[in-house]
Amino acid sequence: MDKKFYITTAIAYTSAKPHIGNTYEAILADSIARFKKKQGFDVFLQTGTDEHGQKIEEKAKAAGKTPTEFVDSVSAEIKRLWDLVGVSYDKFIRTTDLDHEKQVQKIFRKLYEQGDIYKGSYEGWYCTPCESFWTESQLVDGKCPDCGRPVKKAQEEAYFFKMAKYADRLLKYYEEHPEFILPVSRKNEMVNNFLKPGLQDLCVSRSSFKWGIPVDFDDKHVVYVWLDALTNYITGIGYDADGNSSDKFNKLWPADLHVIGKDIIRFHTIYWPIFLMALGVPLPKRVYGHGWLLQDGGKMSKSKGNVIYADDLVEFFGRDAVRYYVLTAMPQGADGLISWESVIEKVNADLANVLGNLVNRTVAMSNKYFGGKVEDKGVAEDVDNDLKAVAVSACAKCCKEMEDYCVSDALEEIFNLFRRANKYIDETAPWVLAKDESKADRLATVLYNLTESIIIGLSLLYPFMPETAEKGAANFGLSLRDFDSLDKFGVFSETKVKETPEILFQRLDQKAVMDKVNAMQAARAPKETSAEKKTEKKDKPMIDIEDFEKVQLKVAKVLACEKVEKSNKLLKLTLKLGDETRTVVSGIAKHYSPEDLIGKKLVIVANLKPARLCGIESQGMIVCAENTEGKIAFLSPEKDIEDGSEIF
Ligand code: ME8
Repeated sequence: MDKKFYITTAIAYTSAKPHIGNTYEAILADSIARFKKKQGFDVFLQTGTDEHGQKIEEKAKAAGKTPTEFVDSVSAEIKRLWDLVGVSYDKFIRTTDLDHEKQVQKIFRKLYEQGDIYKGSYEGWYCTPCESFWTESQLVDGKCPDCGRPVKKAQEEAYFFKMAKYADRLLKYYEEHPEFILPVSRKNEMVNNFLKPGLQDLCVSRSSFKWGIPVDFDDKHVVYVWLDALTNYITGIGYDADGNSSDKFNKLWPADLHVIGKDIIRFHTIYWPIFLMALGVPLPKRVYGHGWLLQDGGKMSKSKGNVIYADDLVEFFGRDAVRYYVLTAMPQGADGLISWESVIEKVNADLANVLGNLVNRTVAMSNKYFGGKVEDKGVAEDVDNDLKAVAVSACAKCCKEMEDYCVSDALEEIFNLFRRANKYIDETAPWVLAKDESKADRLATVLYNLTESIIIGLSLLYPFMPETAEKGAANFGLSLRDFDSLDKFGVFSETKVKETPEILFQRLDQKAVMDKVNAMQAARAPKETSAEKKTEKKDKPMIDIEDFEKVQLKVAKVLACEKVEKSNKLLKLTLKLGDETRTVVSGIAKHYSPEDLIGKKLVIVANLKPARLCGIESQGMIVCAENTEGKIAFLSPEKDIEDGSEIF
């Protein structure tokens, strides 16, 4: 059996710090790599950064840096993030590495000399001030998408790769290797949308910018991005276009799995195999196009200061909670959502309530009833059978799910075991057994069964949440087990649990965490945006006193206040205005909790037409002040005055 497993991620663009979506991919690939290692494979994981191209050249200029300084800093940041989330890569390649650059030049020359690459001209829409070429579809209203100025048709000399020449061979490869593209639905898309209609030749060099690998026999040109980027998978492990590839390359290639996002499946399942065919190199075995992790409640945007980054999440929740969240957020190939609130909910529901609680309770009971000692006294009962069956079958179920990299389903199997173990505590009620001395041996067996089930679960959890698995096992004074022993129950003979176990996950207070998150985001929103917002507000046109008099402001007292279900922004307030009582819905839940408001007097716009918010009729609006950082304060009368009083 071929026991090596070469797995890669896409190489991330060094145009900006990657958000949690990009980081997800590295966590996913790492979990697969660790799982394969546990299954006995000799695994090699490669990841890295994609550092050339016009966009990066421009970003560097805007940052007042040379392209090299710019990519050095972003690549280091990406590496730091990958390390922070625990990506156990064996190689971190950069496309600015000299050995990569040298090989790309050799590859380009070889493909040119054998006639796969030819010189032609690239026709597109050119923006003179931006010195940029655009395709028809990139234009916005027929104008430059960057500066909005008119563009003109222009030609640029460029090298092209003859893609169509290899299309039939690629189709045949698809047919002979039905597992090549995952999810399988993507294969039809590639065949029907791209291969069948006929492949266009691909532009593989550019002469309108400089930040790229020079074509060594025509230095007006730099190699254009995909030929440079995709070849990282072979250059990183020692491929040599002159036939002197390293032993490592000969051992590891072909790659067993390329893990990439759905947007670049075409490049990996059409261009990449065709480049390899042209080079006479075998094709990778599998390409897995995962879905996208999207921000719940709106697009991530730097100007809103709401982009979710892995390092912030790790700071708030810890590395493994972040890994767990993203790995369970998206079933195979599908998109998933992330928000700060949903991470808090998942940490509480699964990690604190199910796993943390199980480990804590079990360790605490062993300490309380047996001074920490755990051993099987052999008093089995029927109720044990189902727990044992779930425990010993968990590994096979996980491995089955992982055949097609259904990571979230594999994690579901593991958590089913933890849930089953929690249920076993309820079924066996150890605290009742503890009251009857004659049941001491039965109680010991119950705690042994729990401990053994937990160790099986934690051993399976290791690839996905390595620190948690190790910490959890250490609480029981045990080591994690190899996968090949997980189908047996009753493997350890006895152990002593920690007197004060490490808490794996604690329940989080949603409001307290969100207050901190909001403060962090407000502080990060760029100052210009706040200033712009301020100017916008200042620029309202002058009004007459009659206009102002149309607005009826009144003092109101808050009688009751509660959060609006299903909304994290809205509060429902019951207000007293003299003899009148009103309901007002206000979007201030992120700034005030109901207790902050009850009993207070505030100002409302009393003659605003009613509006329905989340199904509740709001009969007015609370008047608030907002500063440039987005901090909110409601207005209150300076001294006590009756509710219902008019403001003029
Ligand atoms: O595409 N959720 O780099 P990149 C999940 N340099 N995955 C996401 C995502 C999201 N919200 N956004 C991006 C590139 N990705 C090229 C790759 S490979 C030879 C060259 C994924 O930094 C994206 O699909 O834009 C890709 O697989 C990876 O992150 C890097 O994206």
